[in-house]
Amino acid sequence: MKKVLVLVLSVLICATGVFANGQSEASSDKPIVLKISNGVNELHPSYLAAVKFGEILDQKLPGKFDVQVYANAQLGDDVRATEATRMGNLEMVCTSSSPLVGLVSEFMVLDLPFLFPTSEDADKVLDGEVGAYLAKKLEAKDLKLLAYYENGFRQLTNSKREVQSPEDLAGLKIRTMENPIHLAAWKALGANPTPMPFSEVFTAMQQKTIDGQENPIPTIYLQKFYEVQGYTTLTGHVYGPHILLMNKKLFDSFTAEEQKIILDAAHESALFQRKTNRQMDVDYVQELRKEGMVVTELSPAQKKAFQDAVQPIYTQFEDKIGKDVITMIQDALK
Ligand code: TK8
Repeated sequence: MKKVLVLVLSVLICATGVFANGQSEASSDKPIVLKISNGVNELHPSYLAAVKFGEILDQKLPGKFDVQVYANAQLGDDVRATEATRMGNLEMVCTSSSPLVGLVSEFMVLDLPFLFPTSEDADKVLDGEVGAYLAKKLEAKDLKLLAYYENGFRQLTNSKREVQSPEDLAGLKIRTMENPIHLAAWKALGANPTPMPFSEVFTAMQQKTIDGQENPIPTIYLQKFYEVQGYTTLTGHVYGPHILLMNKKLFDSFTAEEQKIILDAAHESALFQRKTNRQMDVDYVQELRKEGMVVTELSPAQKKAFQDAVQPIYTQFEDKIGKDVITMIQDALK
């Protein structure tokens, strides 16, 4: 009986640990620790922006928070770190939205191939009604979205051959994010897609259990994928955000004034993040070539072959995504 009681008590203490801690630390002068999980490495704009978020908070509320930014999925890959954030075992995560569609299916709208013509269009949508709608959906899952960072337009890399058409993809084993639309799109293109968490991708390419993957240029360069991949094709097939999330109960525990400061700091860090990411997206194409990669640009006609092949995805996933959010996004893009 006594043992059972001790067990129950310690489970209770663990379960409430983060917030009880936060509150008691707030009343004493100890800073509140905000750990932020990242899957990418310390050179990526999303990591740099998370650090900047901490610096801005420190200027506005000196000593209130201790922001600790982690890289390389040390605190777990996107799905696990997000789960930990929901549970309150971790304060914050910067994650792709694509692997979270099991949590909020409406986010799938962003996974539709060739949806955004430019990153400015993505800004318009994410900073507007659609972005707010998706953020609201996350709140029901105990997550507060603080900002939309940019992961960016995804490009294909592989170790086998130059890819200029969907036909060139035949038989290529391509890692995708854990997302049904990405899986369906690569199947429709004729590749052999394999979902896996980001942190396993480099080794899988090195060991040749996969032939390729797709990610934005900054990631391809900064994660040194060129060491194990000879070819990049600028497919730009889908645009993805990195979303900065905080446990909702933790966010709600702050005063209105503190919440505003947190949101402003996140916004400011997002402006820096997007700017840095866009610069790297341009600069690193050259750097990849310098590293010996063949970087292939597609003519409009070549690109159209990819677009045509994935067109059926739109109707195939319409019901799963929800017509409302699709209409909302199409209106925003008009
Ligand atoms: C990093 C991931 C990554 C994403 C992927 O945690 O998994 O390919 O592009 O940036 O979110």
